Amino acid sequence: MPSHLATLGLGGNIGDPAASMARALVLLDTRPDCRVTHVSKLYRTPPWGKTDQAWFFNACAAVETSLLPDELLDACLSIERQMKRERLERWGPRTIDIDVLTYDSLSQSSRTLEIPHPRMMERGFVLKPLADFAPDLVVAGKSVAEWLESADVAGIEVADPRSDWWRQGAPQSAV
Ligand code: PH2
Ligand code: MG
Ligand code: MG
Repeated sequence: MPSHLATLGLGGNIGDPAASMARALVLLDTRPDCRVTHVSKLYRTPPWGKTDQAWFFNACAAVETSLLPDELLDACLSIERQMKRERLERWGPRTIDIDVLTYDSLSQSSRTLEIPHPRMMERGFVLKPLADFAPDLVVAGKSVAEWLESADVAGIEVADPRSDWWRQGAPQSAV
């Protein structure tokens, strides 16, 4: 089975986002065609873009997968649907958001999926968690650690320092 390495960004700020993100990672890892190989610490982050909304929980994960980029996106969207994602507006409050950030060293810009994620290089809430396990990953010509140096990380806090916070049985993943 051809294997690819993708990274994902997860976030949410409605309901119990940490539990939703944990469940999303378990659902992904349970699929025969996806294996979650790394998960960042869990972070609490000030809202970016649209600032008059609740703080988010954010995390990133690495996934080893036989799925093609669009199939991986579909898997993420189907988990969002399965978890009855609610989103009120663009960049606004949502229960769960799963974004494909990178896929191998692929650079593509199709109508349905842009890789790398076009705004990941300027978002502290993506770069900080991603740097937990992939500081040397090169995105658009620079490493994640280098992008992180120039990103705004003001206010970002560690909510759970364990990399297995999402596993069933861990307190945060109680659903
Ligand atoms: N997601 C957004 C818009 N703003 N801010 C934070 N802190 N975390 C997010 O995940 C986030 C955001 C749209 O996807
Ligand atoms: Mg997003
Ligand atoms: Mg999204």
